[in-house]
Amino acid sequence: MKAKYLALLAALSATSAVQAADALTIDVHRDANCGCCKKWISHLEANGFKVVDHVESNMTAVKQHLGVAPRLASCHTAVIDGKFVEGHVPAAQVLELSKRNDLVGIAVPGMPAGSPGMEVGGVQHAYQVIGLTKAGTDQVIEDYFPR
Ligand SMILES: [Cu+2]
Repeated sequence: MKAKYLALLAALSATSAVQAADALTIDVHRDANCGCCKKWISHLEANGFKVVDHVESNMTAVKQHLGVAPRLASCHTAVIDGKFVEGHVPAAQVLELSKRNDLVGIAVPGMPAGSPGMEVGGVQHAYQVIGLTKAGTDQVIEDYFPR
């Protein structure tokens, strides 16, 4: 009886491991000359994501196509599970996004120093991770280094 229960547990955890691996694949769209974009990709890879890198000639068009509101814009734009990830979003919030069905995407607007991929000699500016809801409103997902 106990052995059967353990076998069932093993089968269940094998299934969820496969699903987790699927969810961790992320498409990143970036300009060829963007150095901080490559650093952000390294941050994702270090946190277990499988990154598919796309070099684009027109990032503005990519952002428009994916529904990134201009107020949320940064450098690179990624896509996971059909939702956008704009700018230097930490891996923890990218993971959270993959579980949220009320959001169409998340963003770290601009390029704040101290965000992943924007390490500039230890400088850390306060920044927020903003979620864009299906209703089109902004929602603060996380506050980094608040004053
Ligand atoms: Cu950047």
